[in-house]
Amino acid sequence: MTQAQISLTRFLIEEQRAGRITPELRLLVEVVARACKRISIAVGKGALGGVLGDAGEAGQASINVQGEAQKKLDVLSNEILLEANAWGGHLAGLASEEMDHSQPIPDVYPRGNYLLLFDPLDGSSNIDVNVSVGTIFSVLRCPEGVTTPGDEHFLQPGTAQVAAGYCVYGPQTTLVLTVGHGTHAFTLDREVGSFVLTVRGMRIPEETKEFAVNMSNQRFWEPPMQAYVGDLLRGKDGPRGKDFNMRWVASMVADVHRILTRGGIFSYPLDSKCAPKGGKLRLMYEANPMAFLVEQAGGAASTGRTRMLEVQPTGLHMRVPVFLGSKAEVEAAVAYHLRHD
Ligand code: AHM
Ligand code: MG
Repeated sequence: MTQAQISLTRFLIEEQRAGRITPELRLLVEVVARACKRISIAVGKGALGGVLGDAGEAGQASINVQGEAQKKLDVLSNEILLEANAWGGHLAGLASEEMDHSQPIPDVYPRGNYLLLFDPLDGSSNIDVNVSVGTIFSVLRCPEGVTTPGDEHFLQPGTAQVAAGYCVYGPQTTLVLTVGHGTHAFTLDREVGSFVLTVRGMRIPEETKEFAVNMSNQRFWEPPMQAYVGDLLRGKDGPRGKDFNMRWVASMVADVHRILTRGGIFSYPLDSKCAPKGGKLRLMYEANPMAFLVEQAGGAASTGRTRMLEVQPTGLHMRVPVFLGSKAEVEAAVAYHLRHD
């Protein structure tokens, strides 16, 4: 007899039986996964579904809270996640990279104990060119006694996350999840319509010879980043003693998925363009969930100076510099920063 496949549903029920998640958290993850399936279908239809291009009407771009022009699929993915999560009774509130403020669950539905944050469609610049994009999410507990959460109740450090994950819409649709006991990958069986466990306990190799960064920003970087990448580029004859390869998809989900699979370091450092905002990537929707997943797979995540998960958020849309991936390489990058300060 062939071994039965383990569906996401079965995996979550077993986690619940082992006392690692509550029934509400199980339901929450199931609902997010279902929403991701719908987003995956919309992404897969592309031009046939009329979902490509910019949102907005009559040549007027729709601009989100980040000051960025929204794509139709950004808006659609956000609506799918909001609608799917509103009525289940497991959440007290939601926050999205695409919305100015968090939203408490409407009064007409029961409120639960969790807060959900998401980047509905990460890698927006890749939507129209048929390159992998994804959804990133993070789950926090709603503080005790709070029934109608406001933005301030979401401002918890990454160490407080009870679950995090992403779904990458690429050649395969893969959901990668942690509930604080390892990082696991589930591939969508498109015929059956269910996520199937394909890697239990992902492990990021500790050492790497591959880095991911947008090199076109090099001249804007801080001196420690210049020095770090400068030494990577000197290869075998330089102080790092090995030849490095480079990859940059420009969809964080795809770059992080590669790193979780075969190692590497991902960085979006501080540069003089994004410095006034504190960085390019968002702490609550991008850096923290990815940091949780990466740490649970044996890797490390840092701002270059501080462990990512210990950063105290000061705003829902706070931005940070990001270094994450193979542990020894992240430590090397951090050492350049600390040496310089
Ligand atoms: P988005 O959430 O608006 O898509 O922006 C985040 C993306 C990341 O997925 C990716 O790593 C980065 O922005 C790419 O930035 P750049 O275009 O500067 O290389
Ligand atoms: Mg994003």
